[in-house]
Amino acid sequence: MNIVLTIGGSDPSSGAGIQSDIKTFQSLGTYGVSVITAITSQNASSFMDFVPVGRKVIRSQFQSVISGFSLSAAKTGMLGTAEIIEEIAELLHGDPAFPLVIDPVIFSGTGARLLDEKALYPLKKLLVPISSLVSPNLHEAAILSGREVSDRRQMADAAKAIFDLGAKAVVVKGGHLEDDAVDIFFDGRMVVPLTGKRVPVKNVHGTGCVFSAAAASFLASGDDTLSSVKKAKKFALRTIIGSFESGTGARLPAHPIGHQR
Ligand code: PXL
Repeated sequence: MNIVLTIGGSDPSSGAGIQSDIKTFQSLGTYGVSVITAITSQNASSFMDFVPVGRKVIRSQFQSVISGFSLSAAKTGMLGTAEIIEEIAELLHGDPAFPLVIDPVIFSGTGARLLDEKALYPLKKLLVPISSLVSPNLHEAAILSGREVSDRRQMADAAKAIFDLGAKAVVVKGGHLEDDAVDIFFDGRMVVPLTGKRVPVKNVHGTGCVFSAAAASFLASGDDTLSSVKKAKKFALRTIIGSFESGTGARLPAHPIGHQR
């Protein structure tokens, strides 16, 4: 079985982050292992808090994983700080043929900042250049490329600018576009628009994680980058359609965070 590593934050609601990635790998027939970079407290409607994991524990998680498994691909999600990115880049350095998907998570869907401002430079300088695929949404593409991204042409320009940072391929996801949900793929040779249906559901928390984890899973199974992206898009769409609204959690009495009993 192909083994895929996810490097990112824990989401206790399992909608995004590590928990969601492991479910995606499992659904697609790959075996997921993980390095947790941060512990978040959140659900689909609100983000409360997060604490980054120290460099030493990131390294020991990685070493535990690579001494026990032979990895076929990896993806990164929430990385949090410049220090974590520097550590991850050091750990992942090496084989340029190793499939690495970077989901450049900067904000949560609920608006919380998940990547320090100071971490943008090392993300662009150290991680993007060793990636096989970078998968920003419109907002992340604008931040990474330093330009406005709100239509198809601007998406293609941003994809090219991110490619020029050293990525082997880029897909700018158009889920937040006003009209149809087209994604723009660029691999240095061709700009490929990938059209998709817009689905009217409320719970899209974690869709980006599902997409990038699925792409990593298909790359691990030997698909080329464009077909991995196409299949990942289909899989993420199916997941959105099949998702449930997690609701308000009425079964247990709610205790305010920090409340001493
Ligand atoms: O969907 C991006 C994402 C990734 N990882 C974690 C998150 C989020 C968004 O909320 O919380 C841990």
